[in-house]
Amino acid sequence: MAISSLVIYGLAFRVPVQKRLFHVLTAFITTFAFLSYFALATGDGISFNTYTVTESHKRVPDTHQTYKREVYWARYVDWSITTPLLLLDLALLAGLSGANILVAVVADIIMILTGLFAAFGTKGSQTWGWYAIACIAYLVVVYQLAFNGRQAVAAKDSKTKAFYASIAGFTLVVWTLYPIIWGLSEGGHVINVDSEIVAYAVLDILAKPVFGFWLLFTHDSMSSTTPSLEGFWSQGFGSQGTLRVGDDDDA
Ligand code: RET
Repeated sequence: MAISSLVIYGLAFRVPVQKRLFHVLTAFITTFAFLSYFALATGDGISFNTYTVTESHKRVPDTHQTYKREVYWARYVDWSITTPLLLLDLALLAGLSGANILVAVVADIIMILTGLFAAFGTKGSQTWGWYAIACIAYLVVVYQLAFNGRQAVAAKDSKTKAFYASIAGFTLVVWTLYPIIWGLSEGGHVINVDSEIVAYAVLDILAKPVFGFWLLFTHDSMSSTTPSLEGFWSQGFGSQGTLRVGDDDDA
């Protein structure tokens, strides 16, 4: 994650300012992931969830066993910042409206925060109640990308349309694996913490550096007619209509 960040910050210098926002967003994503992994690798950002399993027996009273399972909560801090940034990358590529971007980002933040509450749930109704709420929020995100995103990108050139279909499709497949892993690990306790760490590490590499380099290399290689961000995102406030000296070579 650290190496990806450095490479992407380096690439950001080499592209025209109208394309730079994608590099900046993507470098932020891998930077936050680096911070979160550094925390987890050094023992920060980890707590315990204590839960009790009750077993019923035929002739003796119920027995209760209390377990403590590690919750890597730094992940949720990472995800609450990086998943909205990933959505912004896709939304800006598609040309999604501001209102729809806001809905996607807010739903996404609700999804991660309720996922965090689920991870600390102490009884089934609480854990799976929060999980169900998180899944509803996730469906809102899917709707924004799959329906509104597709509608928005329909107004763009064919290269962008095809690219959005591929990268948004890839994103939806990878993202959908997160709640499945969660259900098997933190939720259902079917796989142990070590397997959970490996599974999330693979998904994180796909969702961040692989996604990021794919997005940036494809976007950079597209002709100058494909999406770039004018206005505030490349010029700042109050510069409309003014001539910027060195605009041609400053890029
Ligand atoms: C949780 C559990 C609750 C239900 C749902 C979840 C979805 C998580 C997602 C995470 C995506 C993370 C990414 C990280 C990038 O590195 C919180 C696991 C729906 C979709 C893309």
